[in-house]
Amino acid sequence: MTAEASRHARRHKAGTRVVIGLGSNRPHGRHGRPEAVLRAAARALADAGIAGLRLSRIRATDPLGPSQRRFANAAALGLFDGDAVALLALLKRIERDFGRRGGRRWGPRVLDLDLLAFGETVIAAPGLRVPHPGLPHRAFALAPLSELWPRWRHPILNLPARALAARLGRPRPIDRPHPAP
Ligand code: A4P
Ligand code: MG
Repeated sequence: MTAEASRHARRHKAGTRVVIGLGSNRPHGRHGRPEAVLRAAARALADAGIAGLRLSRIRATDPLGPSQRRFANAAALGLFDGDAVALLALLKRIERDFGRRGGRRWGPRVLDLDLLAFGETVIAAPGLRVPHPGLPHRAFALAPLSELWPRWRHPILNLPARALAARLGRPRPIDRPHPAP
């Protein structure tokens, strides 16, 4: 490769824009509090080859489901050079490195990494659904995604992240309007 071509390759790294949701509601022996776990996990994602990684703000959120402890949640945006199945395997490896055990579904966890978006594609494979099925209903995932990539368009609902996030903030009625008394 000429010097010019290799400069070009460095500037225009190959890969798909991906968004990963990060959650933690248990401290880690070495990294400490959940927000420090998320920062360390972001470094691990960058070290594993996700290029140009950006971490959103970290938010403290009320637990959805049976867990008692509050979560720290964030999202990370970057470029991944590979397919979604390979990315999921990498996320599972990093969760294991942070000491996550198989354990109870929705139990307290040191680190949960969910693949929220793989570009704007739909993936339905055994053990992998993208966009993450919980995304449209979960402010703790949508808010950081929308902060990093507001124009990302949900490929099934055909709405941008910003609109999905705004929709969540406004509870919609589930009954018909009541007639005037
Ligand atoms: N899987 C399929 N699609 C995906 C995807 N797009 N990303 C499969 C990641 N995994 C995906 O996930 C179970 C299996 O889902 C995986 O083996 C993978 O093949 P898991 O992470 O091992 O188990 P889990 O996290 O206990 O279950 P699940 O259904 O992923 O739960 P969620 O959706 O991760 O929710 N409340 C707050 N405030 N903040 C949170 O972060 N998280 C949860 C867990 C509950 N309540 C929360 C939070
Ligand atoms: Mg999960």
